[in-house]
Amino acid sequence: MTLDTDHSLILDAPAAVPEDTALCQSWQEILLNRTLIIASNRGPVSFTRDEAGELQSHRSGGGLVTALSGLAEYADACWIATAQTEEDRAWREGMVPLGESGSALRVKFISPEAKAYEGFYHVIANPLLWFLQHSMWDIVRAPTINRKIWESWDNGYVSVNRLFAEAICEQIIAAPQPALVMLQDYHLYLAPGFIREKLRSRAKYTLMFFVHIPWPGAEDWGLLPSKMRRAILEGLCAADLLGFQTAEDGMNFIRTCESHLPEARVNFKRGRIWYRNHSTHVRDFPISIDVAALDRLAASPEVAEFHDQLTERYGRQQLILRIDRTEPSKNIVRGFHAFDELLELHPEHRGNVRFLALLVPSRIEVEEYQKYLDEIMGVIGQINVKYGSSDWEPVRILVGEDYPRAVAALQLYDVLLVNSLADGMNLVAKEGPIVNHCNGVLILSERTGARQQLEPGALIIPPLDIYATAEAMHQALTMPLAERRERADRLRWLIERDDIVAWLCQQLETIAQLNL
Ligand code: GDG
Repeated sequence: MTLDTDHSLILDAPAAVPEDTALCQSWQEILLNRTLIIASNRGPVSFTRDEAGELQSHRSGGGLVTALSGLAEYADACWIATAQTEEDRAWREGMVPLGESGSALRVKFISPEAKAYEGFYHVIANPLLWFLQHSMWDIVRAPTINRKIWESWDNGYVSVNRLFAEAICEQIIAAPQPALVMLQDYHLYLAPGFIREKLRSRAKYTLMFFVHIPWPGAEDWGLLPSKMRRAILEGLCAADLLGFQTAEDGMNFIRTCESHLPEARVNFKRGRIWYRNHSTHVRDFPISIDVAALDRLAASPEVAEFHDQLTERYGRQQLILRIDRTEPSKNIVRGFHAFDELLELHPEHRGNVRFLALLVPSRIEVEEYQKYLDEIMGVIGQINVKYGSSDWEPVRILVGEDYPRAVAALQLYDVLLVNSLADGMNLVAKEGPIVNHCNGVLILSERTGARQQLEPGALIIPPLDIYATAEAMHQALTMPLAERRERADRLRWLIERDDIVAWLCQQLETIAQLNL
């Protein structure tokens, strides 16, 4: 994907079908007798016009697109998403080649009215749900649920979810085989309920829903007006299989239903919820990266060129690196305060370590995000003035979107800092250890989904604690080589074992095992 102001994947990996697809034998068996329908806010392609005025498709990047479009080789597949541009709207629907094997996927864009999309995306999904699910509300001041929010709910979020549901139902009804519907993320919480309401038993289909962002506790959901909360829970309880990034997210979901959907019966042990004569299985499927595609990109001349430039600039000192969207949930400002604390507490690092931050601008049209970027700039300025000298700049920030440059920087870090306040998974934490050449140490927030798998190799920190973060930086910078190597090897092993292909296999195998 090009710069995605949505939360979703913004990785620009080369187009490829996952190489080890064949390893997951049941993929093909499951898909052989199914028509696959994928739905997400952003689609796997976007369109522009060439000089002759013809529409040209551009494949979006990211492991998610790679993995899901790889399925098109084995199934008749359709991907439904919202049109993002005039060109998308003009194109509307058709087959698009995706993947090196030449397989094609039907892509269908829905085109909500601009006002409905504004309410759906810019008022409800982001910021309301995003902030709620990342526990970022300062409830003394925000949010205030006013008439504008209710209008955006009724005429935006609800109506765009209905549009999705209608488009999905059309595909289910037209499908020559039972449909497997894979819905993605917090934009589409209501769609499963609308689909079931519309189709009842008119067609055979399985609804699978994957939530990419954290699912907080029942108390947090208690802050949302009950009408919205109930609609969301009812929508999700219409899915057959509901996937979360971590076991804790799944448990939180069941607890939320227990607290806020009194008619639901829940079973924590079996990961199951019964609501209105329907049962939903709740599981965790930690998302990962496309290791093969990342390895290919890391070995490309483009990355090598950036690698040389960055080595020349930063090679002489130890390097602390962070790579994020400019997003408050990534906790970037506290990361710099922790660096300040490190230089204060351990002055031996002054002049010997540099902090490089690659920041991808995100949602800059939102005032809160603009302010956050200003805050980031402010704290960096303070640190550079406080400690910098004519031959040492403690912090360097590069703002912009350049994935090959990000991969080159990941090859070079001594310490990778991921200190998110909350993060569904955090893919940078998984990419770093795969491409890094320096036995770099991963400092990882305990509130990332990645912690569930990467804890054995990382230094885990509480994200609000800048003292603990500074001490973890010190520990990482002074760690004996043997321990660094051992941790780096462990992380690589953990990530390679469960890559994006495993993520998809686990979901399809669960569908097969549960006979859904
Ligand atoms: C959401 C959830 C969950 C970095 N610089 C550039 C660039 N990147 C890549 C990174 C990484 C991706 O963007 C960011 O992924 P994250 O997982 O770190 O974060 P979110 O964007 O917040 O993703 C998250 C994820 O969904 C998947 O479920 O893990 O918790 O919040 O791959 O390397 N990509 C491009 N240019 C850059 O300059 N194109």
